[in-house]
Amino acid sequence: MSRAQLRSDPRFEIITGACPHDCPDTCAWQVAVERETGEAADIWGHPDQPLTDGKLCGKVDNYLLRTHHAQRLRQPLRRVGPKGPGARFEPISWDQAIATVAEQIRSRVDQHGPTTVLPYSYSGTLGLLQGEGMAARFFNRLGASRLARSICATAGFEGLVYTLGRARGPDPLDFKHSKLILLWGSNTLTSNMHLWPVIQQARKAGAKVVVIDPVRTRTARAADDWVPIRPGTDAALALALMHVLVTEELVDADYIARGTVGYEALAERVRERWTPARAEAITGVPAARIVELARDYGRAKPAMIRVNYGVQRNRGGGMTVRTIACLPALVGAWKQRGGGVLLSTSGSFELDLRGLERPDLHPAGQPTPRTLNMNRLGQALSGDPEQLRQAHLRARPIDAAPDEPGPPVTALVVYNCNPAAVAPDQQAVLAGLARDELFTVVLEHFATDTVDYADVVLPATTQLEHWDLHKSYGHLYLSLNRPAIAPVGACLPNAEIFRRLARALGFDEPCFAQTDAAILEALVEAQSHPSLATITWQRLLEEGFCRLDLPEPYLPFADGDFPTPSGRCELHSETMAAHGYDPLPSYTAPESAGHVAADPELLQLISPPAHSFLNSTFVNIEKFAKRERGPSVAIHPDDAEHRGIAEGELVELGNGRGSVRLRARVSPDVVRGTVVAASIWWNKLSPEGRNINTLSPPDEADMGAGARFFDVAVHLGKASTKQ
Ligand SMILES: Nc1nc2c(c(=O)[nH]1)N[C@H]1C(S)=C(S)[C@@H](COP(=O)(O)OP(=O)(O)OC[C@H]3O[C@@H](n4cnc5c(=O)[nH]c(N)nc54)[C@H](O)[C@@H]3O)O[C@H]1N2
Ligand SMILES: Nc1nc2c(c(=O)[nH]1)N[C@H]1C(S)=C(S)[C@@H](COP(=O)(O)OP(=O)(O)OC[C@H]3O[C@@H](n4cnc5c(=O)[nH]c(N)nc54)[C@H](O)[C@@H]3O)O[C@H]1N2
Ligand code: SF4
Ligand SMILES: [Mo]
Repeated sequence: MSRAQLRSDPRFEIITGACPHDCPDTCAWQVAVERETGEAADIWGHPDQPLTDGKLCGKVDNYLLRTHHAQRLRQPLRRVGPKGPGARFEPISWDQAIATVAEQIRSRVDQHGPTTVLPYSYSGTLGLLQGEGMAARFFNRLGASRLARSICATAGFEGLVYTLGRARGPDPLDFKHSKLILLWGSNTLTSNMHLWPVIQQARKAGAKVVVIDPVRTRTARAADDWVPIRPGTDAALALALMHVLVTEELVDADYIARGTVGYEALAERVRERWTPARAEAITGVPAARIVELARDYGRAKPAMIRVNYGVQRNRGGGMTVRTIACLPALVGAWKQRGGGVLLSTSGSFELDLRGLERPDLHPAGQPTPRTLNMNRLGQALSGDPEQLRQAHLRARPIDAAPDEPGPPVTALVVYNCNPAAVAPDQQAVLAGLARDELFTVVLEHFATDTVDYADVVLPATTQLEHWDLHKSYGHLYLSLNRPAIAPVGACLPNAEIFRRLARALGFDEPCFAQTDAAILEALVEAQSHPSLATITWQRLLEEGFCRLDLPEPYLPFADGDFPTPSGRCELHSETMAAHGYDPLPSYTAPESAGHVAADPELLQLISPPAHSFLNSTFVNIEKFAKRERGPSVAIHPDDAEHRGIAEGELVELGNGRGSVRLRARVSPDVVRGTVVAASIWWNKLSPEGRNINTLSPPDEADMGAGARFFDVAVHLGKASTKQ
């Protein structure tokens, strides 16, 4: 049946929900469910959500395929035989599974204390309830180790917050009013596709779109201009743009006086130190091009920057975002509808989550648990106290590793995450997961690489089968997800799994008995911030999604009213100085650039999202894997020729952490000296069972202990000629 027919056929009920994935678009969707059978017939984008505009991306438009996939986990499992690839499992009942996990957790806590338990989760779902909601209650009550969720965005997020005060930005729907749009480290058509039609509206009205990226992505091809840049050098470009803006007096003196602090110091620095010629040597962008870009940026009114997380997965990533985020204040772009810089809108959601996550449940009298950096999972699980000490969160230069590592991690609870494939320093992670003393439980939809190391596997429901509530980091709507179908097989929502574990461990607080819908209703009704004033549970049930109570148009910093300590955009930041940073925008070369300078045979490796995957989700669905044509690495023809490599050939990439094999895709669409491996393939679907994260370092970026996935130097050669 066509979607139009389903919509009007009374035999079908239309249920509104929201996409749970880690994607700025947070689409609202509708599911047509046959009343008689309770089965879902189709799913599509909600026509009334202005950004979704009736369309889902190619991945989620096929969500029923994933939900009902033959390989979906449908019952609890216990491992029989050794951990690791090819692990075998046998079915057990939910009661057995919960009892086993509770017993293992209890005995390990009795021996080592509660921080021996480490939760490990990230962004399988961004739902407030099935994400950290009930899990947080459980781990707070237990007093488990805490996890620094630093794998994606913390460096850039911190850099933005130092500068603007919060992760706020313009309404993405206002991009249609822009005259110049810089897509800076953003493959919009792949990872933020619903912004593209808004950008197209701006273009129809005469706007120019420029993509700054080491790769001529599908977005760069569709834009007006591509500025190829060496990875990790964006701050140098931004500083040279400032040089031109300052020296050619393209700045907005009025806005600078009203809305910023530190302009004189910044102007002095960029005037003296950041000539376009210097930036050319670092970035590879010709000086004349930098001057032209700066003039365009200074003159276009309004000018918008969509900066994305691609620029901050390197050693200087936090400072990079901080530096770029200073640009709109210099030209006064915040004053106009369609001007500013957008990294994330998440800071516009002023939700108080304490009632949901219950930090107050932490056992009285116990010290605050340690926080371990998720990017150092391999070290946390190594069994070596010194490595464990190094795995503690160190988010800023002034933070040192503690003297004592604390107890070993002997119980790992993984949910909404696939660390065996997505975490850096993969061989260390796999070695840690393989240790016999470690008890691992994994809540999952599919038998991922991580599931291969589980002692107990708990089958979880998908978004079609459970309740949730969603903020967004790419628009201003709060979205409710209603379950459309009954759970597949014996699957349970994460919240229910943690509820049962809580009961088995004797946690008798009433919050562990609340139903999912009741938790969400209480969460919504407890909010007191004015930006949520008219959003009620009843409205969410009726409408599905509600725009925050923010002015329309929303110009958060038009009057320079920034939520920073000074109340202004901090071009100079005292807080940064106190935290051990340069208080002014600056440039830190990526570590990989240093390696390449020392050995020109090395290449810089980046591994941004594949179009048909969502991180490591969808990789096992044949339709999508086929579209991506297998694990591959794109290399410039000159770099390929130099190494005697032909299109389609199997090549080996290696560094001090190990090696991987990939198919070469020879293409002029990547800058010389850089290679690109679209990610994140499962290990078990990769040659020799290792994916690109074998090569990724666990080291911290400059801010928020962020990951450095795109700051990797590698050797590359024919696979056949190397061992
Ligand atoms: N289809 C799809 N969509 C996704 C995801 C996915 O896996 N697939 N992942 C989701 C998640 S978790 C996230 S965090 C976002 C990520 O999406 P983005 O925030 O957009 O970040 P990345 O995709 O990491 O990188 C975006 C672009 O930056 C480029 N880039 C890499 N390094 C640099 C650099 O140093 N400078 C510049 N200027 N550009 C650079 C890459 O080539 C890429 O084209 O997307 C989300 N959306
Ligand atoms: N090389 C390289 N590595 C990267 C990146 C990169 O660009 N390059 N990107 C990094 C980034 S930005 C991110 S955000 C991380 C993402 O890494 P992850 O957070 O691990 O995200 P996914 O790979 O999508 O895996 C999420 C898993 O959660 C499961 N899941 C989804 N919903 C639910 C649920 O409701 N319940 C349960 N129990 N499970 C669920 C899915 O089946 C899936 O296996 O990867 C990082 N790793
Ligand atoms: S993954 Fe992103 S674009 Fe696709 S449906 Fe979900 S929110 Fe929308
Ligand atoms: Mo991410």
